[in-house]
Amino acid sequence: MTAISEIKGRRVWDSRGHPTVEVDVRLENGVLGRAIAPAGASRGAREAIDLRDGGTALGGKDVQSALANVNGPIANALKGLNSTDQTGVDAAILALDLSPLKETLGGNATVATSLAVLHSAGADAKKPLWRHVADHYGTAPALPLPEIQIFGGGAHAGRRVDIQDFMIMVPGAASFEEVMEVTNEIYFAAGDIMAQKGKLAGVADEGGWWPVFDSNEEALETLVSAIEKAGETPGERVVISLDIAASEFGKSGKYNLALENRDMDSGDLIDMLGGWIDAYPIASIEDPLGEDDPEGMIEFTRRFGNRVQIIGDDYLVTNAHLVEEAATAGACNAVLVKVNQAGTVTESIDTFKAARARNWGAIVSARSGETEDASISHLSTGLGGGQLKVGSFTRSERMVKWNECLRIQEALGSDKYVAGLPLANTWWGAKQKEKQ
Ligand code: 2PG
Ligand code: MG
Repeated sequence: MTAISEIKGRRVWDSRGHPTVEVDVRLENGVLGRAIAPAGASRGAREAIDLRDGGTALGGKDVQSALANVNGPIANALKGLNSTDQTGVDAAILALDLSPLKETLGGNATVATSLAVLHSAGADAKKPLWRHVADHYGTAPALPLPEIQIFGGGAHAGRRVDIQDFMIMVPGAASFEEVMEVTNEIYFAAGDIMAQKGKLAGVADEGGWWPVFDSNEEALETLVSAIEKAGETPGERVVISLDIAASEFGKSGKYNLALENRDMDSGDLIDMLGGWIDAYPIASIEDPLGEDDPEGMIEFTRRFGNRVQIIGDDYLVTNAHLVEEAATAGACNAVLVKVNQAGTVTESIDTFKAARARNWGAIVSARSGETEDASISHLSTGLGGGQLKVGSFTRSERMVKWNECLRIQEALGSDKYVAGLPLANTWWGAKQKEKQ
């Protein structure tokens, strides 16, 4: 119950070398909380605005105005508030910015501040952040099931393939550590196969391989080969997860796959993805249709919602009302939770809770532009029952999140791991039930 005495924003740099906002929250007793704002590349139209200065310096991406908002109005409004009252703190931030997308203060200013306050309250209670989150929100902590990128695409790899994230999940692993081991084997098997075939161009934005494929399906075939080369049977311990990020190549129900020079409408895209679900061990699909294509999303969910997890990212932008609306309409059955899409911790937790109340999956997620901040490992574990997406299995801004989970596991006990539970309502879950 200690009051906030000082808030200081500073400019630091993210994994793409762009400026971003770091915030220190100091309490009256000297305790410190610190957090850094991440940044997306494939952004939803309805997510909180990342306030950038524009102009020519630093590619127009400087954050001096966001920092001025932290050090001015936000600091003034939060000084003296109780650091454990996250809801009150976030309400005070929101009261300063009545614009729908936080364009006045900047989502980068608000998210770093809100998360830093959460850190300060955890530190003040002398608890690791995951424990503070669980105690504060009344949740049962458990290590999340990871979603890990093997190839990048879309906005993260110069649009070399249209689909954005080709990922694996290891729901059949008995522990978080086993997931890390299996992922290592598959990641390097994929790299070897691509190098041999002359299909490897380097590493994409989130550390996954940058592919030179001739079709989107070639990526799926290569992923299956990599899983096999690693000694796994696809669909047993390991499944495939895709982030289609369809808003990046479609508008108003019309889509264009540039790699294959193919124009499609919603129905064609749904049929194509359905064909992939039939042919490959895909258990999870994110943003299969565009954010402005609710009819397509509802139809996709009607056809495949009882076979695969269908995640709304750009489609739901970590917004509890949009989750409610989508659930009522029958679109999606899971939500991606990105704290900077909402702009505050409270709004993100509200979204998480709205999803769980509908028995939806909830995947806490990093952005393509990341830093050494590992808050999301704690959030996802503290909230329990969830999944975690942080990009690939290389580069420190990604590994810091997986490694933090391993440290948390020591305190939590390895039995507190959700394993395949989040995929219980997919074909993979049904297969496990049959085996029993
Ligand atoms: C996504 C994220 C992470 P970005 O679309 O899910 O892969 O990308 O941060 O660029 O929005
Ligand atoms: Mg996405």
